[in-house]
Amino acid sequence: MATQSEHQQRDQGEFVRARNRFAARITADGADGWPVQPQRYRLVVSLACPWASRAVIVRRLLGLEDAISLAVADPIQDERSWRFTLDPGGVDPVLGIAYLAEAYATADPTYTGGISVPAIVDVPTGQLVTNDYPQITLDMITEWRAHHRPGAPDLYPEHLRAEIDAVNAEVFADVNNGVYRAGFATTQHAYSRAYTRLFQRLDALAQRLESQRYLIGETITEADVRLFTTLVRFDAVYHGHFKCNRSKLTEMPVLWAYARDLYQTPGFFDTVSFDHIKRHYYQVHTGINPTGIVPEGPDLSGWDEPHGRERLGGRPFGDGTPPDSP
Ligand SMILES: N[C@@H](CCC(=O)N[C@@H](CS)C(=O)NCC(=O)O)C(=O)O
Repeated sequence: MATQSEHQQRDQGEFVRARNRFAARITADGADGWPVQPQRYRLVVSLACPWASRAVIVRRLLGLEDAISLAVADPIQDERSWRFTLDPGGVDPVLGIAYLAEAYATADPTYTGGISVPAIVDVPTGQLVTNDYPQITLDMITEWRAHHRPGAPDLYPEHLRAEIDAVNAEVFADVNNGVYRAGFATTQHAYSRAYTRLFQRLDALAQRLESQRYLIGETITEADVRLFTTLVRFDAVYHGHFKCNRSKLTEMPVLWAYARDLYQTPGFFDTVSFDHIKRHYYQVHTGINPTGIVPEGPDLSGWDEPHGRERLGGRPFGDGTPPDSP
Protein backbone atom coordinates (compact mmCIF):
# COMPACT_ATOMS: atom_id res chain seq x y z
CA MET A 1 0.00 0.00 0.00
CA ALA A 2 1.25 3.48 -0.82
CA THR A 3 1.25 5.06 2.57
CA GLN A 4 2.78 8.02 4.25
CA SER A 5 5.47 5.75 5.62
CA GLU A 6 6.65 4.80 2.13
CA HIS A 7 6.99 8.44 1.30
CA GLN A 8 9.57 9.24 3.88
CA GLN A 9 13.18 8.72 4.71
CA ARG A 10 14.26 7.71 8.15
CA ASP A 11 17.13 9.05 10.15
CA GLN A 12 17.71 7.60 13.63
CA GLY A 13 14.05 6.93 14.09
CA GLU A 14 13.03 10.44 13.00
CA PHE A 15 10.31 10.89 10.41
CA VAL A 16 11.74 13.07 7.62
CA ARG A 17 9.23 14.41 5.13
CA ALA A 18 10.14 13.80 1.47
CA ARG A 19 10.47 16.76 -0.86
CA ASN A 20 7.85 17.39 -3.48
CA ARG A 21 9.03 16.33 -6.90
CA PHE A 22 6.59 18.29 -9.03
CA ALA A 23 7.00 21.96 -8.22
CA ALA A 24 5.95 23.83 -11.36
CA ARG A 25 3.90 26.90 -10.57
CA ILE A 26 0.67 28.07 -12.15
CA THR A 27 1.18 31.80 -12.45
CA ALA A 28 -0.47 34.83 -14.02
CA ASP A 29 2.51 35.25 -16.38
CA GLY A 30 2.76 31.52 -17.12
CA ALA A 31 6.52 31.58 -16.53
CA ASP A 32 6.66 27.81 -15.88
CA GLY A 33 4.46 27.06 -18.88
CA TRP A 34 1.31 26.85 -16.77
CA PRO A 35 -0.67 30.08 -17.03
CA VAL A 36 -3.60 30.88 -14.78
CA GLN A 37 -6.69 29.96 -16.78
CA PRO A 38 -10.11 29.33 -15.26
CA GLN A 39 -11.58 25.85 -15.75
CA ARG A 40 -8.31 24.43 -16.99
CA TYR A 41 -6.97 22.79 -13.85
CA ARG A 42 -8.35 20.26 -11.40
CA LEU A 43 -7.37 20.17 -7.75
CA VAL A 44 -7.19 16.58 -6.49
CA VAL A 45 -7.47 16.16 -2.73
CA SER A 46 -8.29 13.82 0.05
CA LEU A 47 -10.47 15.43 2.69
CA ALA A 48 -8.48 13.39 5.19
CA CYS A 49 -5.22 15.11 4.35
CA PRO A 50 -4.23 18.26 6.23
CA TRP A 51 -1.96 19.49 3.42
CA ALA A 52 -4.71 19.07 0.86
CA SER A 53 -7.33 20.59 3.15
CA ARG A 54 -5.39 23.84 3.20
CA ALA A 55 -6.02 24.15 -0.52
CA VAL A 56 -9.70 23.23 -0.17
CA ILE A 57 -10.23 25.94 2.45
CA VAL A 58 -8.30 28.63 0.58
CA ARG A 59 -10.16 27.82 -2.65
CA ARG A 60 -13.47 28.29 -0.77
CA LEU A 61 -12.45 31.48 1.04
CA LEU A 62 -11.32 33.04 -2.25
CA GLY A 63 -14.30 31.84 -4.26
CA LEU A 64 -12.19 29.89 -6.76
CA GLU A 65 -14.66 26.99 -6.98
CA ASP A 66 -15.70 27.80 -10.55
CA ALA A 67 -12.16 28.57 -11.68
CA ILE A 68 -10.48 25.43 -10.27
CA SER A 69 -12.58 22.27 -10.07
CA LEU A 70 -12.20 19.76 -7.26
CA ALA A 71 -11.75 15.98 -7.25
CA VAL A 72 -12.09 14.18 -3.92
CA ALA A 73 -10.29 10.86 -3.64
CA ASP A 74 -11.38 7.89 -1.56
CA PRO A 75 -9.86 8.35 1.91
CA ILE A 76 -8.51 4.79 1.76
CA GLN A 77 -5.65 4.31 -0.70
CA ASP A 78 -4.94 0.89 -2.15
CA GLU A 79 -1.59 -0.42 -3.41
CA ARG A 80 -1.76 2.05 -6.33
CA SER A 81 -2.46 4.92 -3.93
CA TRP A 82 -5.21 7.54 -4.27
CA ARG A 83 -8.20 6.42 -6.30
CA PHE A 84 -11.54 7.78 -7.42
CA THR A 85 -13.76 5.06 -6.04
CA LEU A 86 -16.21 7.63 -4.67
CA ASP A 87 -17.15 8.55 -8.26
CA PRO A 88 -19.53 6.57 -10.46
CA GLY A 89 -17.63 3.71 -12.09
CA GLY A 90 -14.58 4.51 -9.97
CA VAL A 91 -13.41 7.11 -12.51
CA ASP A 92 -12.96 10.84 -12.00
CA PRO A 93 -15.62 12.37 -14.26
CA VAL A 94 -13.40 15.20 -15.51
CA LEU A 95 -9.99 13.55 -15.77
CA GLY A 96 -11.32 10.15 -16.83
CA ILE A 97 -8.81 8.31 -14.64
CA ALA A 98 -9.26 5.79 -11.85
CA TYR A 99 -6.01 6.56 -10.01
CA LEU A 100 -4.20 9.82 -9.36
CA ALA A 101 -1.02 7.89 -10.23
CA GLU A 102 -2.11 8.06 -13.89
CA ALA A 103 -1.70 11.85 -13.89
CA TYR A 104 1.75 11.48 -12.31
CA ALA A 105 2.70 8.96 -15.01
CA THR A 106 1.43 11.22 -17.77
CA ALA A 107 3.64 14.00 -16.43
CA ASP A 108 6.66 11.72 -16.04
CA PRO A 109 6.50 8.07 -17.11
CA THR A 110 9.78 7.38 -15.30
CA TYR A 111 8.58 8.69 -11.93
CA THR A 112 8.66 6.06 -9.19
CA GLY A 113 8.15 8.18 -6.07
CA GLY A 114 5.12 8.66 -3.85
CA ILE A 115 1.71 9.71 -5.11
CA SER A 116 0.51 12.48 -2.87
CA VAL A 117 -2.31 14.95 -2.52
CA PRO A 118 -2.91 17.81 -2.96
CA ALA A 119 -2.17 17.62 -6.66
CA ILE A 120 -3.16 19.96 -9.46
CA VAL A 121 -3.74 18.32 -12.82
CA ASP A 122 -3.94 20.01 -16.22
CA VAL A 123 -7.30 18.81 -17.57
CA PRO A 124 -6.56 19.07 -21.34
CA THR A 125 -3.39 16.94 -21.17
CA GLY A 126 -4.17 14.95 -18.02
CA GLN A 127 -0.74 15.58 -16.58
CA LEU A 128 0.15 16.48 -13.05
CA VAL A 129 1.36 20.09 -12.79
CA THR A 130 2.24 20.35 -9.11
CA ASN A 131 2.03 18.55 -5.78
CA ASP A 132 3.94 21.33 -4.03
CA TYR A 133 1.40 21.96 -1.29
CA PRO A 134 2.95 25.04 0.40
CA GLN A 135 3.11 26.89 -2.91
CA ILE A 136 -0.34 25.82 -4.11
CA THR A 137 -2.20 27.94 -1.55
CA LEU A 138 0.13 30.92 -1.87
CA ASP A 139 -0.34 30.90 -5.65
CA MET A 140 -4.13 30.66 -5.30
CA ILE A 141 -3.90 33.82 -3.21
CA THR A 142 -1.43 35.85 -5.26
CA GLU A 143 -1.55 34.51 -8.84
CA TRP A 144 -5.28 33.79 -9.20
CA ARG A 145 -6.34 37.18 -7.88
CA ALA A 146 -8.17 38.13 -11.10
CA HIS A 147 -10.54 35.21 -10.53
CA HIS A 148 -11.27 35.70 -6.82
CA ARG A 149 -14.88 36.38 -5.83
CA PRO A 150 -15.85 39.94 -5.00
CA GLY A 151 -15.14 40.44 -1.30
CA ALA A 152 -12.45 37.73 -1.15
CA PRO A 153 -10.10 38.35 1.78
CA ASP A 154 -6.41 38.95 1.28
CA LEU A 155 -5.00 35.92 3.07
CA TYR A 156 -1.35 36.90 2.45
CA PRO A 157 -1.13 40.70 2.61
CA GLU A 158 2.18 42.04 1.42
CA HIS A 159 3.00 43.99 4.58
CA LEU A 160 2.41 40.91 6.75
CA ARG A 161 4.23 38.32 4.67
CA ALA A 162 7.42 38.21 6.71
CA GLU A 163 5.41 37.62 9.89
CA ILE A 164 3.15 35.03 8.24
CA ASP A 165 6.18 33.19 6.84
CA ALA A 166 7.85 33.15 10.25
CA VAL A 167 4.77 31.81 12.03
CA ASN A 168 4.19 29.27 9.26
CA ALA A 169 7.76 27.98 9.58
CA GLU A 170 7.36 27.33 13.31
CA VAL A 171 3.88 25.88 12.93
CA PHE A 172 5.06 23.59 10.13
CA ALA A 173 8.09 22.25 11.98
CA ASP A 174 6.52 21.69 15.37
CA VAL A 175 2.79 21.32 14.74
CA ASN A 176 1.73 20.45 11.15
CA ASN A 177 4.66 18.13 10.65
CA GLY A 178 5.33 17.73 14.37
CA VAL A 179 2.34 15.43 14.82
CA TYR A 180 3.68 13.21 12.01
CA ARG A 181 7.14 13.24 13.58
CA ALA A 182 5.58 11.99 16.80
CA GLY A 183 3.26 9.49 15.11
CA PHE A 184 5.78 7.96 12.73
CA ALA A 185 8.83 8.00 15.02
CA THR A 186 10.44 4.60 15.39
CA THR A 187 12.46 5.30 18.52
CA GLN A 188 11.32 6.49 21.93
CA HIS A 189 13.76 9.38 21.76
CA ALA A 190 12.58 10.65 18.38
CA TYR A 191 8.96 10.42 19.53
CA SER A 192 9.64 12.21 22.81
CA ARG A 193 11.45 15.05 21.07
CA ALA A 194 8.61 15.59 18.63
CA TYR A 195 6.02 15.37 21.43
CA THR A 196 7.86 17.90 23.59
CA ARG A 197 8.32 20.38 20.75
CA LEU A 198 4.70 20.00 19.67
CA PHE A 199 3.24 20.85 23.06
CA GLN A 200 5.78 23.61 23.74
CA ARG A 201 4.74 25.20 20.47
CA LEU A 202 1.04 24.72 21.13
CA ASP A 203 1.46 26.39 24.53
CA ALA A 204 3.26 29.33 22.92
CA LEU A 205 0.57 29.64 20.25
CA ALA A 206 -2.11 29.57 22.93
CA GLN A 207 -0.37 32.43 24.70
CA ARG A 208 -0.25 34.41 21.46
CA LEU A 209 -3.93 33.76 20.78
CA GLU A 210 -5.09 34.67 24.26
CA SER A 211 -5.34 38.35 23.44
CA GLN A 212 -5.68 38.37 19.67
CA ARG A 213 -8.35 36.65 17.64
CA TYR A 214 -6.12 35.30 14.86
CA LEU A 215 -2.47 34.36 14.53
CA ILE A 216 -1.39 37.52 12.73
CA GLY A 217 -3.80 39.89 14.43
CA GLU A 218 -7.36 40.80 13.75
CA THR A 219 -7.95 39.13 10.39
CA ILE A 220 -7.79 35.55 9.07
CA THR A 221 -4.64 34.85 7.06
CA GLU A 222 -3.09 31.83 5.43
CA ALA A 223 -1.30 31.11 8.72
CA ASP A 224 -4.65 30.41 10.40
CA VAL A 225 -5.62 28.00 7.65
CA ARG A 226 -2.39 26.06 8.19
CA LEU A 227 -2.81 25.80 11.95
CA PHE A 228 -6.51 24.98 11.67
CA THR A 229 -5.97 21.89 9.52
CA THR A 230 -3.88 20.30 12.27
CA LEU A 231 -6.09 21.43 15.16
CA VAL A 232 -9.27 20.11 13.56
CA ARG A 233 -7.67 16.64 13.33
CA PHE A 234 -6.14 16.75 16.80
CA ASP A 235 -8.59 14.86 18.96
CA ALA A 236 -9.94 12.72 16.13
CA VAL A 237 -6.58 11.26 15.10
CA TYR A 238 -3.41 12.87 16.45
CA HIS A 239 -4.21 12.50 20.15
CA GLY A 240 -4.69 8.73 19.97
CA HIS A 241 -3.27 7.38 16.71
CA PHE A 242 -0.15 9.62 16.74
CA LYS A 243 0.26 9.53 20.55
CA CYS A 244 0.08 13.33 20.88
CA ASN A 245 -1.69 12.87 24.16
CA ARG A 246 -0.48 15.33 26.79
CA SER A 247 -3.75 17.17 26.24
CA LYS A 248 -6.68 16.96 23.93
CA LEU A 249 -7.53 20.08 21.96
CA THR A 250 -10.66 20.30 24.09
CA GLU A 251 -8.39 20.57 27.17
CA MET A 252 -6.47 23.58 25.80
CA PRO A 253 -9.07 26.31 26.25
CA VAL A 254 -7.57 29.07 24.10
CA LEU A 255 -6.73 26.83 21.16
CA TRP A 256 -10.04 25.01 21.44
CA ALA A 257 -11.98 28.28 21.27
CA TYR A 258 -9.75 29.55 18.42
CA ALA A 259 -10.26 26.34 16.45
CA ARG A 260 -14.04 26.47 17.00
CA ASP A 261 -14.11 30.10 15.91
CA LEU A 262 -12.47 29.17 12.59
CA TYR A 263 -14.50 25.97 12.23
CA GLN A 264 -17.75 27.92 12.52
CA THR A 265 -16.62 30.35 9.80
CA PRO A 266 -17.96 29.60 6.29
CA GLY A 267 -15.16 28.13 4.20
CA PHE A 268 -13.89 26.02 7.09
CA PHE A 269 -16.59 23.69 8.51
CA ASP A 270 -17.93 22.97 5.05
CA THR A 271 -14.58 21.47 4.00
CA VAL A 272 -14.16 19.15 7.00
CA SER A 273 -15.02 15.44 6.91
CA PHE A 274 -14.30 13.78 10.23
CA ASP A 275 -15.39 10.51 8.63
CA HIS A 276 -12.70 10.72 5.92
CA ILE A 277 -10.13 11.89 8.47
CA LYS A 278 -10.71 9.02 10.89
CA ARG A 279 -10.99 6.26 8.31
CA HIS A 280 -7.87 7.38 6.44
CA TYR A 281 -5.52 7.63 9.40
CA TYR A 282 -6.68 4.55 11.29
CA GLN A 283 -7.13 2.26 8.29
CA VAL A 284 -4.22 3.29 6.07
CA HIS A 285 -1.40 3.51 8.62
CA THR A 286 -1.38 -0.19 9.37
CA GLY A 287 2.20 0.06 10.66
CA ILE A 288 0.93 1.88 13.75
CA ASN A 289 -2.63 0.53 13.84
CA PRO A 290 -2.40 -3.05 12.59
CA THR A 291 -6.04 -3.94 13.30
CA GLY A 292 -7.30 -1.03 11.22
CA ILE A 293 -10.02 -0.46 13.80
CA VAL A 294 -11.45 3.06 13.60
CA PRO A 295 -12.39 4.40 17.03
CA GLU A 296 -15.97 5.43 17.65
CA GLY A 297 -14.99 8.62 19.45
CA PRO A 298 -14.35 11.32 20.18
CA ASP A 299 -17.64 13.13 20.67
CA LEU A 300 -17.47 15.91 18.08
CA SER A 301 -20.56 17.82 19.12
CA GLY A 302 -18.51 20.51 20.90
CA TRP A 303 -17.32 21.98 17.59
CA ASP A 304 -20.62 23.81 17.24
CA GLU A 305 -20.62 25.27 20.77
CA PRO A 306 -20.22 29.07 21.17
CA HIS A 307 -16.53 30.08 21.21
CA GLY A 308 -16.80 33.53 22.77
CA ARG A 309 -13.91 34.98 20.79
CA GLU A 310 -15.97 37.81 19.32
CA ARG A 311 -15.04 39.67 22.53
CA LEU A 312 -11.49 39.98 21.14
CA GLY A 313 -12.87 42.05 18.29
CA GLY A 314 -11.18 41.55 14.97
CA ARG A 315 -12.49 41.59 11.46
CA PRO A 316 -12.35 37.99 10.22
CA PHE A 317 -12.40 38.94 6.53
CA GLY A 318 -10.74 42.36 6.81
CA ASP A 319 -12.28 44.64 4.21
CA GLY A 320 -13.82 41.59 2.53
CA THR A 321 -16.80 39.35 3.25
CA PRO A 322 -17.26 35.70 4.14
CA PRO A 323 -17.98 33.25 1.33
CA ASP A 324 -21.62 32.23 0.90
CA SER A 325 -22.63 29.40 3.19
CA PRO A 326 -22.90 26.10 1.33
N1 LIG B 1 3.40 15.91 -0.90
C1 LIG B 1 3.75 16.24 0.42
C2 LIG B 1 2.61 16.44 1.39
C3 LIG B 1 1.33 15.81 1.08
C4 LIG B 1 1.15 14.52 1.79
O1 LIG B 1 1.99 14.05 2.58
N2 LIG B 1 0.00 13.94 1.53
C5 LIG B 1 -0.30 12.65 2.05
C6 LIG B 1 -1.70 12.56 2.58
S1 LIG B 1 -1.90 13.52 4.05
C7 LIG B 1 -0.20 11.67 0.90
O2 LIG B 1 -0.73 11.89 -0.16
N3 LIG B 1 0.48 10.56 1.19
C8 LIG B 1 0.62 9.51 0.25
C9 LIG B 1 2.04 9.14 0.07
O3 LIG B 1 2.86 9.90 0.55
O4 LIG B 1 2.28 8.14 -0.56
C10 LIG B 1 4.78 15.36 1.01
O5 LIG B 1 5.09 14.35 0.41
O6 LIG B 1 5.31 15.70 2.05
